[in-house]
Amino acid sequence: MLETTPSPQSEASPQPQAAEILARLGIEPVNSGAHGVDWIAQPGGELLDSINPATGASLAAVRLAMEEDYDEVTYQTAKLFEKWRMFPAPKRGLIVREIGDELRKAKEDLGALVSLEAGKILAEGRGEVQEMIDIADFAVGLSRQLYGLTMHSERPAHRMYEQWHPLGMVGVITAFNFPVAVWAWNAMIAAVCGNTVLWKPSLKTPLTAIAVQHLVNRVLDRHGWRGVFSLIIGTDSQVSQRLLEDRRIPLVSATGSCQMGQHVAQWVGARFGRTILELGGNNGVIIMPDADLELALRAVLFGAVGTAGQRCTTIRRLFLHRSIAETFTKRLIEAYRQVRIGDPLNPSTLMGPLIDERAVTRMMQALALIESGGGEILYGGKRLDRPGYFVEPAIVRAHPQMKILREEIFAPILYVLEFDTLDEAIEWHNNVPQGLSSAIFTRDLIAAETFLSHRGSDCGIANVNLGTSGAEIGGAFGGEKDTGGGREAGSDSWKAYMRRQTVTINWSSELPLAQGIRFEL
Ligand code: UN1
Repeated sequence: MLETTPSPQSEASPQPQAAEILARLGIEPVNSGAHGVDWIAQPGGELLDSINPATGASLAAVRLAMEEDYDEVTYQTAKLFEKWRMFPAPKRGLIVREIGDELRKAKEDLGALVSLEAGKILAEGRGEVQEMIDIADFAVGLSRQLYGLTMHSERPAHRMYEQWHPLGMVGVITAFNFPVAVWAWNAMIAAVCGNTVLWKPSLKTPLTAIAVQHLVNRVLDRHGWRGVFSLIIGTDSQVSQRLLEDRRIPLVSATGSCQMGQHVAQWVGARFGRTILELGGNNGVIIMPDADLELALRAVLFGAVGTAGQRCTTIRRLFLHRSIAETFTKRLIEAYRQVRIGDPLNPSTLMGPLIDERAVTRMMQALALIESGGGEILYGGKRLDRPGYFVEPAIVRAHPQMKILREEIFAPILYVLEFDTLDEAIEWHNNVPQGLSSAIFTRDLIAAETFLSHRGSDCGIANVNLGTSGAEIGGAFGGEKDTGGGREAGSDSWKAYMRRQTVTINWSSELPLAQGIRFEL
């Protein structure tokens, strides 16, 4: 049961409420948090409030799924795999194409729902839906390109090749900050590869997940494929842990903190399941003395303040060459002063709230630790005196020995450090446990290539003259070290959703053995 309740803030703020948006999307606001072939009529769990982070008020209550509901949903989704894998990949692609079309139609409203529930600004909410559309388009093309290699055999009249088979039911665990796009990265690719998909969204963003499931169902219903994508909203103990231990789920793709990823890796690894982990980032940007500082300024502003510092790709550490450090920091502070913080649904807002009270507390605790550890807050860092979870973004002067630099604080805190040589900057840059995204600003070819070389950035993503966030779906997305090593979205990431089979066919009447071995009576 999904009960939408009007927010107490509704009179004071003109925000469209969740019910209105759901109505515009053609979604009946009565439902549960579990969907397999059908919505579970009476899930056994408690009611969960979806909170609007801009007001702290409830947008709706969602009935959580329990163990029995998990069993029902997964039974159907696991079973449907047997049929779905037999449906030719290009035809699976056509279903995904229609999902992309539904998302195109829903972009404005679904984007607004993302803003309302996750607190990111409207432009980013819509951008997130665009990211879903983009990956759907990519997956449609991919559905005709699931290529394997052929090899020349060392044995006469033998043919060798490899082919790719689907895995089964794939589990996708997503985080609040990209409540729908990261599901799409995984789900669209997994589906064209022939897998069915079980989605466990963040408990902070259940409404957007329910809305997406409804849109997807429209397409599945037209073609008799209900249940290929299913949804389960429940607690860690009732749902997530079961998913991790479920041997019918050969692959779990999870986005979240490093700590969460460690838990996922251990449980799924213990049963020899596979994981795709997209965990914490601690992304750094190096600004060289010859850089286009205007460009760098705009990029740093978006990268550090965008999504209120709650992207895994957010810029957290800024390494400034000593010769430009003072000017750049001053300019940055001026730019920070002009950031309009407020209602994420107001098109002129640049920064919305943090996700919840806990996030605000953590930011404040981190800032206290920074100050006691010798860091200097140059700008911001205060909580705003208004309902919801609003803070000012902070700029901190840091020194490379500060321990907290090694942690990902999921809030808009930007550390500024001064360096003298590129080698020094790269060393500091790499001296953190995480390895997601990185960037350098320079017009010097040697500096750029050094940063991109094997002795440069140790991250999964390395950019020149653009920020660390806002990656396109066409590349493989993910990071090294404690970021978990997974790759999602474009390039050949699809291979992680399939199993490779090496095939050798002997079309002769001889039986030559490889490596020249003779084994005869
Ligand atoms: C995330 O924060 O988990 O590159 C994903 C970006 C987005 C995806 C971020 N395309 O910032």
